Amino acid sequence: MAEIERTFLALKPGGIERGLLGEIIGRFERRGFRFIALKLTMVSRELTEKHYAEHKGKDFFEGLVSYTTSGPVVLAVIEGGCAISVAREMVGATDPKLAKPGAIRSDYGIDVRRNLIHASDSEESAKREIALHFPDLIPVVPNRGSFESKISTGTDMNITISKK
Ligand code: RTP
Ligand code: MG
Repeated sequence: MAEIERTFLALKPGGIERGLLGEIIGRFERRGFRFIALKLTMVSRELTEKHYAEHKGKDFFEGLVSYTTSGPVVLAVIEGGCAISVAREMVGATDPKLAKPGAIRSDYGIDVRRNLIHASDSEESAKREIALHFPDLIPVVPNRGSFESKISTGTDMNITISKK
């Protein structure tokens, strides 16, 4: 069975502005990932510079920070089998012109500076980015089991049925 991982996603301002939020989030749900955390927010310049620290000094850095802080973004943590590599594959190549058809960046865009969505590129990045944007998130509980196993056993589901 694939190793259960968590990864961090950010829908960039262009995707929200174009009304692609449900469309893009739905792809991850339909693929079988579970949303562990989700928020619509504006990110500060300071937080964005921390998030993209590896690119500080590059010629596109200033534009990247301005764009990311130009409007609301949706930040999320998803969980599921091989989440980190599978999410990167679903997102596609950095430049939408080079992304394969079927990848999110290919299907909805053409501009490298407006490539719709971010996904963590490694286990280390996922840990760092989740902690940066969702510092209160409870860490993974070892041997808790996957969402699928909860469905099949019917145990531990967080469903409340209220009586009138
Ligand atoms: P991201 O971090 O946003 O998920 O993108 P990525 O890993 O695929 O690519 P990365 O190298 O980390 O670049 C971060 C973002 O910077 C913008 N970029 N512009 N040549 C350019 O103008 C250029 N190169 C990169 C992209 O928007 C990219 O998502
Ligand atoms: Mg990156």
